[in-house]
Amino acid sequence: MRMRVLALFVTGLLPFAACDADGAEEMEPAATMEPPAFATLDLDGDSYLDADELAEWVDDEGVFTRWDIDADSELDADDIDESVYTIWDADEDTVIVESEWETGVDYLYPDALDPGTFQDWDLDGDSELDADEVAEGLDATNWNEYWYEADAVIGFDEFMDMYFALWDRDGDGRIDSVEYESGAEYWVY
Ligand SMILES: [Ca+2]
Ligand SMILES: [Ca+2]
Ligand SMILES: [Ca+2]
Ligand SMILES: [Ca+2]
Repeated sequence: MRMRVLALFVTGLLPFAACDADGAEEMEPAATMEPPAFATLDLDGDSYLDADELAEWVDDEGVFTRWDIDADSELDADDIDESVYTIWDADEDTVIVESEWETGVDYLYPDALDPGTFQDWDLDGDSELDADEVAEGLDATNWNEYWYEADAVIGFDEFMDMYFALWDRDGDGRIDSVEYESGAEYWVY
């Protein structure tokens, strides 16, 4: 992906990606993000990220905006399903195969939720998941209901509740450096 973006960039087809973050309103978010060093985000230097420290980065770097695909400043189930799908499709070939599904389940599903099996999700049995199958699977396993009220749109604070919890793998209310490295590898795209 990075090479492709670079190629587009060089040929001038992706002019907005080069703009400063404070640039024009119609600016697209950068095509890929680089996760910052843990120490950069750990503002109080206690070797953990709390919710405020993660939220500051999410706000500064436009993470919420990236998830808000229709750009109405709120996330609805479609925005979240599509963002999750993009992240889940690790090799960006627009389908999710079983190995990608298994890795994603590990990040996405808390112990309290049963993701079922890949075969449950693969409704047409072609051994790949498309966006519709993922949306159906998230719904059928109550993933959306677990993280937010799926009928409603959610704002920044509610998004942060979900996003922080997804990084805080052991649920102790803080992100240690191991959780951060793991989350940065998975969630920053
Ligand atoms: Ca801290
Ligand atoms: Ca894939
Ligand atoms: Ca399928
Ligand atoms: Ca933790």
